[in-house]
Amino acid sequence: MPIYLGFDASTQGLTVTAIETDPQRRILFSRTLNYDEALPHYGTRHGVLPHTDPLVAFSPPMMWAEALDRMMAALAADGSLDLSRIAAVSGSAQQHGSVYCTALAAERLASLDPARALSSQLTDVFSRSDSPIWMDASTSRQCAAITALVGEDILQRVTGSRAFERFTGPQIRKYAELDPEGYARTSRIHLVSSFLASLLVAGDAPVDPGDASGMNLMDLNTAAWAESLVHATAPDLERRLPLVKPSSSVIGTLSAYWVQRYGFPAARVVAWSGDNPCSLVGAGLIEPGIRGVSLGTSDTVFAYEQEPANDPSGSGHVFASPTGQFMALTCFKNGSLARERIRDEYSLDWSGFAHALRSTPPGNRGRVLLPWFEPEITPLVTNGGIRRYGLDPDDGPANVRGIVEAQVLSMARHTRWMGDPVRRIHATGGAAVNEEILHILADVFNAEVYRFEAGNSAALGAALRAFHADTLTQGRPLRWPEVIQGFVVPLESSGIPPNPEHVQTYAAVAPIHAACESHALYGSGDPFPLIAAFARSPA
Ligand code: ADP
Ligand code: XUL
Repeated sequence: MPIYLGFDASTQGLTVTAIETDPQRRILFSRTLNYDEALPHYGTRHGVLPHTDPLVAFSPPMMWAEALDRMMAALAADGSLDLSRIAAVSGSAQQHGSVYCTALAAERLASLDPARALSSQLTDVFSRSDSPIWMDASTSRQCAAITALVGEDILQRVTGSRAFERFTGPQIRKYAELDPEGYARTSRIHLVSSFLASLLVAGDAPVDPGDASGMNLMDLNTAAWAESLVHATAPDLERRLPLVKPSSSVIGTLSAYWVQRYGFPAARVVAWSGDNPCSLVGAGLIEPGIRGVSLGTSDTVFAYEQEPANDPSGSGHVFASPTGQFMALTCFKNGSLARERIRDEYSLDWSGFAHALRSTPPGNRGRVLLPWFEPEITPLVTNGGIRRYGLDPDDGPANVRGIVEAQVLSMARHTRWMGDPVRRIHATGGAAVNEEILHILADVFNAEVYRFEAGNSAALGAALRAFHADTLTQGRPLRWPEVIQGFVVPLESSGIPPNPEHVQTYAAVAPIHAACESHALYGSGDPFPLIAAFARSPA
């Protein structure tokens, strides 16, 4: 009766989900540690270090290590889990973020003392004490330089993405340029996923192709480092990069530190991956026709792809999928935190926010609120700041509707490249508990929306990946539909069908939203006549 653990190291916290597969398939345990609350001594806000430059977003890697240690302690202390049954462990982490380690890291990890806290033993393993994360947008210059050397088409064709500010390659280039000494002292550059996996095995973990696709460094077709990209990024980089190994690789076992300090068994550790590739599995996207929408710190829209098909606009990505195929993904930075900003601006709680959505008409009388509190990834917005079109700033409910509608209309428009008519949406992430938001998703996408018991699809996906790899190692591999069966089951009550009347309303509002976006970004035609015409049209 094995137990599988899946971690998710997200922007704001660390979650662990434990599942059992026999005699019954069920989630046994799930717990989240919020970085700001549980580890206030790092001084983060929403998991990120405050910085005067709005384009910069760093987090302390030591905080992630301490969170992992605390979570393992909590699992051991809880008493409801029989630790001896844990057969395999895997994990998911926010993508793109990088951790810079000195040559001492290997030595320190190999000799961890189970009598002392992990963080106290890692003080000299980082060549830089902060990690740039996915919210960082400060590398436009480096993106341009890499693109000039390699060519935009080749970059997109080879790596699945053109150069993006938050991607690891441009971040590494910036570090090598600004702190050549620190770069010289760096012997390994990990992703957040491979860093945490390294702590579990007390060694040097590989990255998997799913997370490595978020670096602008890996050839998507061979799942190996692309030489031309590695050379274009930073000097002598290849030896600093981890190995790329298949997502289902067993990369070691829980090290003596975890065994002796907390009583864990020497369970198999399976390669960690990025949160989006893990969510693909945890949200059941192992076939075409379904869209995953993750309403977390970032909002992401993703889909399973048999073959890689690039976004002609250049704003989306193709990543490797842990199931061996591909995933299409578009990321929107102003997700939950932007909704929170509006919620707080009008002194609401989430139930007041939902009430505001219920009490306002779909389409919002054509009024639009572009949600770019922070510089945005999709569409590319370098100077943050929200834009209101036709909205009175004092009208709280209309502003609440304005932001959610603009976010969802943007998701729909910027992900049309993913192809296939959308039959259904699998919604995950913290904001998926908000049914009013899901209604807007259903109506804008004209698709049925489902939710799942496990709120955190990334942690569940990681646990399922551990299960899959474990059966593979034992020579009785399961197919993916068999792996997810019984775990990825939509909540009976959660099917939200689109309302045909509202679908029509949003079809009429979509061009207004597009016109506002073009006006805000490129100064194109004034959208007010469109808003006025919509407001005059019969309801
Ligand atoms: P992460 O991407 O960091 O894993 P989560 O998926 O856990 O984040 O989502 C966290 C976010 O969920 C919070 O920032 C919060 O804004 C949002 N959230 C929580 N409850 C609600 C709710 N009832 N309505 C809308 N958003 C919510
Ligand atoms: C995806 C992206 C985010 C992070 C954080 O490209 O940047 O979704 O993975 O969750």
